[in-house]
Amino acid sequence: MTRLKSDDISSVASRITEYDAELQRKTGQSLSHIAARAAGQDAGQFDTKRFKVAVVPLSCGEGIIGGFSEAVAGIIAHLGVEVFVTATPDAAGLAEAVERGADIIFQADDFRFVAVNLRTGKTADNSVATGRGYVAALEAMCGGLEGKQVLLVGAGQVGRSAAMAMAARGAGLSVFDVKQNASYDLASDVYLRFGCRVTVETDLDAALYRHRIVFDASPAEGFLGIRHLTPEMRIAAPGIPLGIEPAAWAQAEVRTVHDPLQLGVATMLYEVGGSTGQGGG
Ligand code: 2YC
Repeated sequence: MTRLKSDDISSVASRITEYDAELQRKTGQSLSHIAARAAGQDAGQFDTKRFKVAVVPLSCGEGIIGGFSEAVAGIIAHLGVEVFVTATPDAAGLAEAVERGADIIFQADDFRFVAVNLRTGKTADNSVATGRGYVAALEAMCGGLEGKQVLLVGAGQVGRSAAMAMAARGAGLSVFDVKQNASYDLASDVYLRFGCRVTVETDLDAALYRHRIVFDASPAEGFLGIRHLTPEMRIAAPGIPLGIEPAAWAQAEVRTVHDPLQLGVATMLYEVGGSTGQGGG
């Protein structure tokens, strides 16, 4: 799991309205609609006034990332939900959150970024939610994924969550991972759960020439170049750093959904806040 740096998220809160407008231009849908669908919720049924969210910084491991909690809070506030970042971190922050009446708590250590609903016991995991959120965005961008072939790059936690969500939508999957057995493990899990065969790719460059829809769930940098781009290409890229090489970004941006936190956090909120639907993890 790639650890975010302050620079990756410094403008998330201040640019969230522009980000949402860009997302609507690319996908035709708003962040709240995409996240609600990813979480199996109906955006219209979700009563944002019902919740108070606390984001609790955690100082363990490599410590607090400057601006991380504020970025998470900015996304949640944009979705119309009351939210605060606790003044204290760790155990004191948890107590503060509860004392100030939080219903839902968001917190991340170096291994997991989770949301928990103190009232219902529902939990959400950022990797699982990010995979689902990006699949919902890709589906909106492509006008549906049923019967379409998608190249998944990266069979880690996010890629695995995305693979299940895409298979559930009837997409045809190809998967590439630098660890080939990770690709085969994912292929067999998808087959066991959905009965559909996943093509394991062993040559990423060749696979990129043969696919119009790419889901980049890898920490690999700059493997997708101008030589691979075609006008009808659509890319979902939760991976940090970006898999698209800088020279290709100007051309790729209009058909790529990529953000460091927004879709994953929004999906987590709908997963733990929702009445039905599956939680993360
Ligand atoms: O500021 C804090 O509270 C830190 N403990 C946060 C550490 C987050 C570490 N995880 C990441 O940087 C990202 C997450 C967005 C999910 C996966 N990697």
